[in-house]
Amino acid sequence: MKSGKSALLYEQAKKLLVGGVDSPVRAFKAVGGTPRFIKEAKGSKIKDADGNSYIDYVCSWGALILGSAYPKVVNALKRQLVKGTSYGAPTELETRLAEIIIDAVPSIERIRFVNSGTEATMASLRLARAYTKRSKILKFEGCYHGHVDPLLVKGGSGMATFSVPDSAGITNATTADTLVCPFNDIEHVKATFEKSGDEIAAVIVEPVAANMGLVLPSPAFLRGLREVTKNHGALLIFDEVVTGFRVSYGGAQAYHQIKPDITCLGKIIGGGLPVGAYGGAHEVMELLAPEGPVYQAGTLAGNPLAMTAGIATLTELKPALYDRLERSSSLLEQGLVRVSRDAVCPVSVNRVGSMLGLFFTDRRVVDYASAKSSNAASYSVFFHSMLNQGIYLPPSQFETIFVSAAHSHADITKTVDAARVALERIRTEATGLMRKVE
Ligand code: KE4
Repeated sequence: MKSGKSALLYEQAKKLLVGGVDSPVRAFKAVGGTPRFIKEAKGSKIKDADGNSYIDYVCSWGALILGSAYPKVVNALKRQLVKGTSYGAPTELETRLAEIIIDAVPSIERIRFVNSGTEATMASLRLARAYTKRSKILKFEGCYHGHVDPLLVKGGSGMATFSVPDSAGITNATTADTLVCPFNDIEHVKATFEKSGDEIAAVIVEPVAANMGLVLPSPAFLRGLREVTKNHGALLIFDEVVTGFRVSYGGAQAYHQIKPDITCLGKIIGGGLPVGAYGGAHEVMELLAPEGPVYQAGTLAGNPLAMTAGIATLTELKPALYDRLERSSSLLEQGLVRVSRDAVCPVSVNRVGSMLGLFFTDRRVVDYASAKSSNAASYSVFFHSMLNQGIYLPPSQFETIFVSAAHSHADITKTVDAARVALERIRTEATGLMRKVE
């Protein structure tokens, strides 16, 4: 596939935008090559500046559960646009979207809209600290909650619970109150609470981890988090920015029947427009300004366009849509497993609903350590072979593949056929490499 126009646009962009992008993962650094500059999208397809069309499995990082340019969302936005794009004042639209979300997510009694998932998780930490009057936050290795200073940390050496900054510009003071445990390791969490339990304000977790590739919680893990936080008077924050309305209409908390104290949302609830939200029980949320002492604000928070797109999107999410997503995603999973076996190229596939993780390893991937042990170089070869066959996967091993309601049976079949070619190529290359070594 030609990429000359994207290459030219990339060179131009790099002169003005740092790295040529507005979010690092888009620069293809993890897989190499030229990022494709997208010109338009419709349904399950995106089209780049060179006119190439791709089946899209990024779906704006999970936001587009209905696919791109969904007619009902577009028409609702067209109607709203002519009434103005932002008022900086309350609107009925925010109340209507709040009603839909609160009805779908029982743990949320009241909610606050913001403009991104990062804002939602950042504010939820502040709220949890104010509510518990404690300072420490416990997070999990491999989980990503947006670019929030205290959460941009990695586990200390030997996974001792203390953390160290994982980005330049973050002080040790900022991360001194952040504790890190391995995902799915409930015994490590319990031991940490035994040691520091009365200082821990909250545990924040992606209930289904989507930022180390896709890693599913063990049944005991989420239940254990609920129990240990309750026993020690800490809050449990579910970061459902990705999983909210994705894993099920009530999110991962409904799917796993666990009730967190604060839920962070984003992506799908804005139908592809900038949005975030956090919510919980009255007694927690009432601490927020203007009712309480916890300050948080935002010029475009609850803006009428994102609210309109969110309402139009969520009202489409009926049980039949999730059934369809389950069928097409299961077809994709089975197809990938089949062609990986036929190509004798070990691939481990994780899936929940319309979220899939694909790892080049013969091991089960259950945490960050096992995710990191997969062969990222093979993923890069796979990514580019699929891209050249018209399949747009996430440009990083540590992201999640999303299926939308717009993905057809033909899309899935084409994807599996392309994967067969890509895996054959990896095996051939690996065989060639081994011959060279022999
Ligand atoms: P935003 O600030 O990017 O809207 O949301 C941050 C965030 C919070 N919580 C979870 C679980 C998330 O996955 C994210 C952001 N997701 C990434 C993709 N894994 C967004 C893509 C990007 O950073 O460009």
